[in-house]
Amino acid sequence: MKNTAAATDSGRAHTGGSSSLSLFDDLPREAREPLGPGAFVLPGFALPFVNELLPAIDAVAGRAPFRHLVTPGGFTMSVALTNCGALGWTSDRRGYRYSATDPDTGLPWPPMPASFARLAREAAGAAGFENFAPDACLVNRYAPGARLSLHQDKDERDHGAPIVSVSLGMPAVFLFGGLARGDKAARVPLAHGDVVVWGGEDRLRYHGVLPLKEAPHPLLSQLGPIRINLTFRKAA
Ligand code: MD3
Ligand code: FE
Repeated sequence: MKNTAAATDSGRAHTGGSSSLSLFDDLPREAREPLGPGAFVLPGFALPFVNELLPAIDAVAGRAPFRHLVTPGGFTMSVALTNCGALGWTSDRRGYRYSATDPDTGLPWPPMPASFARLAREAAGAAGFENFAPDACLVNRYAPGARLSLHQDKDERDHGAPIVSVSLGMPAVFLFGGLARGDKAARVPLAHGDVVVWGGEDRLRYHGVLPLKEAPHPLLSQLGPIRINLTFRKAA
């Protein structure tokens, strides 16, 4: 797999203990990449799901269109997003929150497609988090130049559940920081089809995405020059 060699050579911080590797005895060696004690890259894990995911993303975006939200500080996000599942993450001048309805339409968010739920559960299980049942899926869309500055995901009630992140389309460089904003961040290249599972003591790490550079990817003719990231959470 092309991206496996790139990821291995990237000089990422390997802080994971060897004990976590025993969780992966049934996976091929290249199919797991510990990033921290609770953070695992699963290169290409989503590839067998892609043909189901793309029409499902279109269906979600047809009912809850992508939008650029405003942060409480008054900045418009360069990343466009939408949600599916019982709860959706949203932001405006009053703050960040999870909501059962889409503030743009007043309607419930589209239900979580079955293919999304299956992928999230299987990926979490492959990283040692059994029976992951997310109630929220945030769908981020990046055009060239879009970025996500360093932040923590702490609007979820249960920080014990992992987060599962699925990268589709253009590659990106993910920033994996520490528990304080100023901690040095490792740069992790993420390619089309890669899945990352974050839990345990890595769940509250600062993280972000460097400005997207236009680059070729396997779905260029279908998606165009964009990156889609699905982030599955247990929010309630
Ligand atoms: C690491 N999205 O939507 S998800 C986000 O690629 C977000 O769009 C990124 O960060 C993206 O909030 C990456 C990966 C992620 C999520 C939660 C984490 C990474 C994390 C929590 C702790 C450490
Ligand atoms: Fe995040």
